[in-house]
Amino acid sequence: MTYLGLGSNLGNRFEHLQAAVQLLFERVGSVVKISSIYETPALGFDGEAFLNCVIQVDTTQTSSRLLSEILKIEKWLGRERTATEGYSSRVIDIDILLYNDEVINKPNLQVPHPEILNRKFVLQPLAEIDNALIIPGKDMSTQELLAETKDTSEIIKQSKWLRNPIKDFDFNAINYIAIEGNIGAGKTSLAHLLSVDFNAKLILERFKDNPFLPKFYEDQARYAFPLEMSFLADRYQQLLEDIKQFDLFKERVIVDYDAYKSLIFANITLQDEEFNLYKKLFSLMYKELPKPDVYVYLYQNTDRLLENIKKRGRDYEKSIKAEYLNKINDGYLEFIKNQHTSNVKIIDISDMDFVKNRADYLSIVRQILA
Ligand code: PH2
Ligand code: MG
Ligand code: MG
Repeated sequence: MTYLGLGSNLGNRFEHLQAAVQLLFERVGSVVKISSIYETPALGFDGEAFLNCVIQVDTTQTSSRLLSEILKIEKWLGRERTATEGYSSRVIDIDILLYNDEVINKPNLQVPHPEILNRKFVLQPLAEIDNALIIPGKDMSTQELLAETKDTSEIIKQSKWLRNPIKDFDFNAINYIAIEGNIGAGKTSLAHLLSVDFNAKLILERFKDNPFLPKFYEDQARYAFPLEMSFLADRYQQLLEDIKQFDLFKERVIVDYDAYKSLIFANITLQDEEFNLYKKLFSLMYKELPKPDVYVYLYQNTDRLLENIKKRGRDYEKSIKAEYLNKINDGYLEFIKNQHTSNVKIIDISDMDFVKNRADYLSIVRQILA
């Protein structure tokens, strides 16, 4: 997890903090926690009092990408950096306090922030979010550091709170989301990201344990039937056991597959007689399973699928051909054609990178909720 310190001592300080939280949400990642705001005297220079707070964010960005996004956000909000030595008043300041457990020592970025121990306006809100949090390299918790800091300045907790931008999204009507897509489309990555924002339980397919999968890619005709059967059995068991233990009216689940996937793949990989037998069993089992409120199909073009498959480097997937992926895509589209359009969202991600670009990710969230 990443912790950022925010401060403003010029103009409408509260609005600047709120605008910074909004832009960090849009550009950097989910805002997991927001501390109270504190009014604090300018430390280390003569200036108006600050409003300070700390936020915890969940981001997939590297620390250097994060820093460059922060510098852009500060600039958009009117921060001017002068060449003069020392501190000066500013509309907004965003500091990386902690980046996971990392210790970073680069000329333009030191993490943990070197001044954390000397600043009550950082330690107090940080301890408020997590008083047991250990500062890497110091091996003391925020609470212990707060008790020991030499900073004696008086900081005053404000009654007004910042708003978490996620509140603009209404997740209430959706309790069960299935993320679908071709092999290598990014189902699992998206499901991971969504589970944070939707505050949902994540259920992932257990394909790694399937002993038939590597064999299948070597000899399709021989291993297709046992492969499809074992996938069917596994998915059925998982969806039945894992989802039924939730109260779907109260709790949210995100799954990185949908049960119907079994039939789509079997239709491609099995011979006619095998498929007919398979279909009978499938229909019996499918009836019993809860159906998702929203079925998301991530459409990715075949070239990028092959690229992604190559990148993740699973040995047994190396033999996958464009032709096979095209058949799978056709199978999905055929299934989708026969569904109620209201709960199916086909999302074209061929021009997106939702892991790297937060804006792409948020556009997917908005399409799911639309
Ligand atoms: N930031 C500084 C220097 N001094 N004092 C307060 N109270 N709050 C700040 O955020 C602050 C400061 C350098 O960034
Ligand atoms: Mg600072
Ligand atoms: Mg700074």
